[in-house]
Amino acid sequence: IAAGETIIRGSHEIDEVRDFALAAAAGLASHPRKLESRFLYDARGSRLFDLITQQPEYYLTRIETDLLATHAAKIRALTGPATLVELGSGNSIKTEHLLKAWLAHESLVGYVAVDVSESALREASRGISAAHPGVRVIGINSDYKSSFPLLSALSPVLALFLGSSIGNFSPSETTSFLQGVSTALTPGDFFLVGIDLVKEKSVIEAAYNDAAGVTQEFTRNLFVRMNRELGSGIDLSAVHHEAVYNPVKEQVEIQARFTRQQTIRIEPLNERFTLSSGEAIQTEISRKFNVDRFVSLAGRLDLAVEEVFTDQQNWFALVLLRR
Ligand code: AVJ
Repeated sequence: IAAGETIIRGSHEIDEVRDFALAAAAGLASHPRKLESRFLYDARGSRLFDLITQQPEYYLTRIETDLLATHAAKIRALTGPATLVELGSGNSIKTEHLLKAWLAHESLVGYVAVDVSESALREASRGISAAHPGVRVIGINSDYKSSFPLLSALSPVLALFLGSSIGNFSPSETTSFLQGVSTALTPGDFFLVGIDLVKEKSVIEAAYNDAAGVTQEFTRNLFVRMNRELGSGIDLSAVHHEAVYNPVKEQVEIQARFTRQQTIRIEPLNERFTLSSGEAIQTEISRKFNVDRFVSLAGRLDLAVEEVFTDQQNWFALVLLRR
C-alpha cells in the first residue's frame, strides 16, 4: 500500500462464498430465473468490464468521460471543496478528471473509493495515489450501502455514482437507493449520478452485443465463477449471451441462454437446479432514463437538481443533485 492510500476491508468479505451461494440459489429458484448482477464483478469480471468500456459500440463510458473532462471545473465551482466519495469506483479512471479539478483549488484532496472488487479497488487506489500525491485515497472494499453511515462524518461531500450503474437497479431498487443516498447526505452535500438515456434500439443493442464478443464473455464469466466458487459444474460451451432492449420497460435485458439441459449445483448448500435446453437465466437489466423523469424522482426524495450535463446527441447525462 502506497503512502496516501488506505484500504478498509468490508465485513462482506467474511463469508463471500456463502453470500454468493444463498443469492444464487434464491435466484435460480425464482421465476423467471435470475442471478444478481453484483456477482459479475470478480477479478476477471472487473477486467472484462474494463474491456467492455473500451469497445467501439459501448458509447456510455466514452461520453461520460468526455462530460467529466469538459465540466469538472464547473462541477467544482458548483460544489466547492467537498470530499469525493465514489460508490462503485471500479478503475477510477473517469474520476481523475474531477480529482484534477479539485487539485487546482487545494493541495490536499480526500477521495473515498467504495467497491466490492478488492482487486479493482487496490489497483485504482495505488494508481491514483501514485499519479496524484495530493490525493488521500481511502478504499472501502464493500458494497456501496455499507458506506452510507460514513457519509455524514465526511460532509461536505460530493457522492459519485457514475457509469449508469444505477441502471442495474429495478425501479423500486432505484427509489430505495436514491432514498438511502438522500438520507445519508447532509443538507448542502452533492450527488453526481451518470445515467444512460433512452435512445434508438439499434444503438443500445449494439453496445451490449459488441462484435469482439467481450460482453458475451462477461456474461459467461458469471458461470465460470459459479463453477469455481460453488462447484456448479456448468458446461460453459452451452451458455449463450443475449441482450435485448425492451422499449416498453426502457431497459436492456441480459440473459444467459442454455443450449443444452444443465444441472447447476450449489455445493455449499448441497442444492441442485435442472434447467431444460433453451431455458434462460437473467444476469442483468440495464435501464435507460429520461432526464425529466429522473430529476422529478430525485426531487421527490429531497435531491434537487443543480445542473444537468449532456452530450450533443443526448445519449448520456451527468445529473448534479443537491441534498
Ligand atoms: C456497469 C451496469 C453500467 O449496464 O451498461 C455493460 C454493465 N453489462 N455491458 C451497463 C454492463 C454489459 C453496465 N453497468
